[in-house]
Amino acid sequence: MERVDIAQAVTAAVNSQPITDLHTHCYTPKFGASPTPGGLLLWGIDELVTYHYLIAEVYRIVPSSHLPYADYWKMSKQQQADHIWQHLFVERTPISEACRGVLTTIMALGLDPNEKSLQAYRKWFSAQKPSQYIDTVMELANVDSITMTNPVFDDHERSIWETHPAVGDDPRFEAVLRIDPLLRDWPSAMDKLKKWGYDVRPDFSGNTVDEVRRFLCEWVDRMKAIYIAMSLPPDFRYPAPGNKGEAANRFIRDILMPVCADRGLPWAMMVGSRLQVNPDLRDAGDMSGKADIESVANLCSQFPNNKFLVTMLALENQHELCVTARKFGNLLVFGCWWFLNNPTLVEHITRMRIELLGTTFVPQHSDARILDQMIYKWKHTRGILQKVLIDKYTDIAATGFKITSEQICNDVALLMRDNFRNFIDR
Ligand code: RAT
Ligand code: ZN
Repeated sequence: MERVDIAQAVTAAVNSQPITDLHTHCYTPKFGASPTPGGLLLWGIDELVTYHYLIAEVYRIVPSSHLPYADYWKMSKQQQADHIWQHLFVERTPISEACRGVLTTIMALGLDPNEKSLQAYRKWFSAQKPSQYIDTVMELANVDSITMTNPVFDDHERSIWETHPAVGDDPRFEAVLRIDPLLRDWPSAMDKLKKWGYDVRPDFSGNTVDEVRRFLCEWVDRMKAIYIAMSLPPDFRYPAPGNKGEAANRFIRDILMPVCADRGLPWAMMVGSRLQVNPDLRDAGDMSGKADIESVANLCSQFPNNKFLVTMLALENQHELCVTARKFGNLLVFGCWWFLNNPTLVEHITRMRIELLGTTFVPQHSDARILDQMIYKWKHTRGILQKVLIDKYTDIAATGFKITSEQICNDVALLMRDNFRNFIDR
């Protein structure tokens, strides 16, 4: 049997394995692209530099007493980007993970990350065309499929789907039906459904159950969604207590679970986001909080015919989430979400997941809001995955176990693509 150079085999396997990116906020070009107003596909230097993670960071340096939030939001996109570039990249060292990500992206595109102004980058990006640029990014990131997030309660996006039914059709992209308001704000979700012609009532009377099911099925079909997703607050509970919790319980039990089971679709639960702690920061104003793991266990055991894709935002939840996945085959843990997508935490969480779950999880999703971010998010993730896997294979090789490069390639394929694809039956 060949004697494998573990470091070499892991590095080659991780670099050459195409990734199926299971959660992003990127769109097909048919949704319109920045800088066209209303375009949902965000890309290019001004979008990269004004990523909401960086808006939060620039407000640590130039506080709202110097630049009131309202004044920031009144600036043009280019002025906002200039402000952030000046304060985070020129006057300070761009050492945070979100800053480093911009540098990695610029470097991977063959540009010099030492520019003092954004002009040279703007010139380079203005020569790119969104659709070809998607190919460039996918090639550089070695991503074979981009999963969108498609919030049906967003009026702008919904109207695009309604007026351009083929808007999601692009072999590079898959759609996901995102329905947060159905658990975060049931009464106003019901108001909207009523306006859209569904015979629903907030107290579940009459045809509500059938009609909300019809709404979900119609949108799953329209989008050809590969799963249904929700971001949930830290205080999400199943079952939810008291009379107040009854609507949530009924929605999950009588509507969502049957629809998902019937269609063979997982429910992606992203738990632990506390929204708009500082609303002046808009997308940058959300925070994280500890979630309840028992609720996930309850769902997995009470709905054995359903599949659950789960990520949690709080570091404190990661160990118990792994332990729960050991109990339930219908639970696939994924990603190091949002504030966890930092090298130290990704490394720590990935090591723990391998130790508890072997290769039966999905280490990461990019969560790219701006297309180009896929380049850095995956470059950084690949580096960490290599480090962790080299250690783990070295540990088992120390027992005399003979690992082959074929086994390494298979494991890497499971982690970076096939666990997710198998879970959604694709
Ligand atoms: O990571 C982010 O960009 C967040 O603002 C959210 O979009 C989060 O990932 C979500 O999907 O709710
Ligand atoms: Zn997201």
